[in-house]
Amino acid sequence: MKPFKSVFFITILGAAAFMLCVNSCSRKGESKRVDGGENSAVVRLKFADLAADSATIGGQRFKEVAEAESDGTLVIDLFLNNQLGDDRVVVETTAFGDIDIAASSTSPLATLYSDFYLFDVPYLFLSTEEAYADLDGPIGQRVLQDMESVGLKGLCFWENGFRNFTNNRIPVSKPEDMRGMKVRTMENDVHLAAWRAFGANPTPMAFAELFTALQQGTVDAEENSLGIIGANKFYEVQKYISLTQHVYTPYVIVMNLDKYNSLTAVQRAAIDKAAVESTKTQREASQQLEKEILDIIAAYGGTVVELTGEEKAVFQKLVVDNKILELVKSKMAHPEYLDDLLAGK
Ligand code: TK8
Repeated sequence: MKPFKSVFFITILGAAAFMLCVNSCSRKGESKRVDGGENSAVVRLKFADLAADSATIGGQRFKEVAEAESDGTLVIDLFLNNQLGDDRVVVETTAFGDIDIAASSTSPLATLYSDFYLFDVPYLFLSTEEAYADLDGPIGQRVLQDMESVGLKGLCFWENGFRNFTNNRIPVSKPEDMRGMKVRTMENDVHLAAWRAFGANPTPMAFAELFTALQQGTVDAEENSLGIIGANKFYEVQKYISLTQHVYTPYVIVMNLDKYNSLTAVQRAAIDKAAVESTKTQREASQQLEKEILDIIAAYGGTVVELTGEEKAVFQKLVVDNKILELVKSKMAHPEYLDDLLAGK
């Protein structure tokens, strides 16, 4: 159910979408084949994973399945907890070919691949079931496939989750409460526009800088999934967590396209299977961890503010009134994906 879905159709702004192509710098990675025994060539793949416990679990499952299904001809070297850099850094490095596989939130990638703006529409998905159905359905899959245009093989969508507003000043349940608060957002124009529409003072910042910025008070607030708030202990430096659930952001797992194409059919099938299996495991882990984190926050002495449907509707209305949907469409290469998704195709 998308209660204010119809409102989204009011205006269609036809605007030229632009896409910055990182393909030009994608190059054929030298195959790092080493002898793996009798006639078999082992390919080692570097997988840059994120700083979320569910992502660690998903990465481990990916490794297990890819290695088993390729009869050991693939070896996945997992780099956990943003060890090789945070979201955009590792994806750019993957397009370039120095990392083979990377995980990232979609939002910081929208300047590289504009159709990801689709997932930045606040309140686009109202339940995880709805998000899974659309991400795994025709439009989500088309968005993944089209990543070949930027030199990446889009493998699958994992879950970061619904994002919530955290701050260190007061319990927040309505836009007035956050007026003037300096809130860190991901580096994404749609998020900036949405937070301005809510009346806050948004500041884009890479994830790697966030904890220190919160700790030092450079920003008052941020917004994130419970999984990220938990794994990165943001609740230790943010007293109030408001369950605004204003946007559901997926993680996308990408592979260097040339590297993927250089694999044998069996190895590619192993990667594809690892994508499917790790998605199931990671999403389950994410759901489980989301439940646990609320208790951890409460035990630490944090305040969790729940929002009623009516309170969330106030934020939704600001999204519509401030033409955030039109902004999203003006930025997408395929704005029709948003229409199709809202029409339930
Ligand atoms: C983790 C990010 C994070 C994202 C953000 O590296 O930047 O706030 O939510 O999950 O992907």
